[in-house]
Amino acid sequence: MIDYSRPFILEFPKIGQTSLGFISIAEKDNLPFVPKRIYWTYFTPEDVERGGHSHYDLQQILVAVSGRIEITTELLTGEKLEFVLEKPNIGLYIPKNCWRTMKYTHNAVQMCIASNEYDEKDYIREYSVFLASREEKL
Ligand code: T46
Repeated sequence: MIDYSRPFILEFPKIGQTSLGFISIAEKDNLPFVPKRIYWTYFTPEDVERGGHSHYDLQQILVAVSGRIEITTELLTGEKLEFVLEKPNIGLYIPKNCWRTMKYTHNAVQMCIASNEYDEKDYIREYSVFLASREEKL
């Protein structure tokens, strides 16, 4: 049984062969949520760290469709994990209430499959506020 309160790696089907190329597919029946939004970030300078926030409700799946992404996650339990995404058929599920930071190679394109529409009020952008939300959530 999958624990949707923790980040985990997902493997998407990889169809094809080296001589022709590949296709990977995210089907709603194989996803932890029905996607409401897909967006992508790219050309992030290598010395920039993105993220530095958590979400009250949003769940996400990140995929490095090209390049390499280093991701750190921290749960309200204090558990910290590190992940590297560098294969286009591999994704990282990020649950709600999870602080994250991301670093990118310059050629990295991060696709994000999101469970909800954009809502700035869903963000916690202050680490101290994230830590303080432990009291009410745990
Ligand atoms: C996340 C990580 C993994 C919009 O106006 N609409 C949107 O749908 C999004 C996603 C962002 N924005 C604006 C809000 C900010 O002014 O674009 C700016 C950058 O967004 P954010 O701070 O979310 O960027 P990242 O790269 O730190 O985070 C992104 C996701 O947005 C975020 O949800 O968890 O990737």
